[in-house]
Amino acid sequence: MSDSNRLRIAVQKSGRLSDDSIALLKAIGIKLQIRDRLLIAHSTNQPIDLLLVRDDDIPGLVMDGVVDLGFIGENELEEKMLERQAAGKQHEYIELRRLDYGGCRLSIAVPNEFNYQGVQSLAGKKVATTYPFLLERFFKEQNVEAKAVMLTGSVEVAPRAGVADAICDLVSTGATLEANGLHEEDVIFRSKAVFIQRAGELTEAKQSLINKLLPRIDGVIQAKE
Ligand code: PRT
Ligand code: ZN
Repeated sequence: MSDSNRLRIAVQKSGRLSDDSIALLKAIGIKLQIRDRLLIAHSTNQPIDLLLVRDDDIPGLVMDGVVDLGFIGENELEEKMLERQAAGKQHEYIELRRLDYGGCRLSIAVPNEFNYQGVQSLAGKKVATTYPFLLERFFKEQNVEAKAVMLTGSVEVAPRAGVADAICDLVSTGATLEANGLHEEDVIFRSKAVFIQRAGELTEAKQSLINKLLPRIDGVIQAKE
């Protein structure tokens, strides 16, 4: 069993948020020994352990209180929050800081031949996405009767494969859309990485360590501006 006095931080094991999150922790003075393939990494100079997991698991680990802190993209966080809320599960968390990396947007994109005249053009259509809760919330807000089709990967090929009429996916440069004969129409959510804490009280020692780390994070962010 791990030592419950140590602060537990969930970080994406390998992906777009991993390097920046680890670099930030190192920049605020946390020494880490990260060995490949291990789920857990211990700090050698602070009572801190990292849990290295898929980003999809991070919101739930924080909301269930399995870890104290986490680094996660707002898109994933908000989607999981809505999903858990709908399932009647604990879905609370505290956002400590919005960070300066992981920027992207969740957008509706359509095949180039699609005559898109605004979201109403999606009425009666199928839209493939990995973010059905965010997409359905958008449809509801916009009063559009469209169907979100859940795909966990290869969303951008769904229209060509005849699985959907349009997609709702993350975009950063737009190169993936272009390569697949699609173009961006409506941005439904703008995202960055955030640093979050679990809801509920932590021990005084843990909370005072967090309170010590936050100004250092602010310092690192400011130094980059
Ligand atoms: O294995 P694991 O589940 O941990 O990783 P993952 O594959 O689910 O996630 P990963 O590492 O790809 O992304 C993690 C987070 O990075 C996302 O949840 C976002 O918050 C953020 N992020 C920032 C992005 C992008 N930019 C991004 N461009 N996530 C994904 N993309 C993908 C997008 O889905 C599309 O396939 O990149 C492609 C589009 O990029 P452009 O540049 O061609 O527009
Ligand atoms: Zn993921």
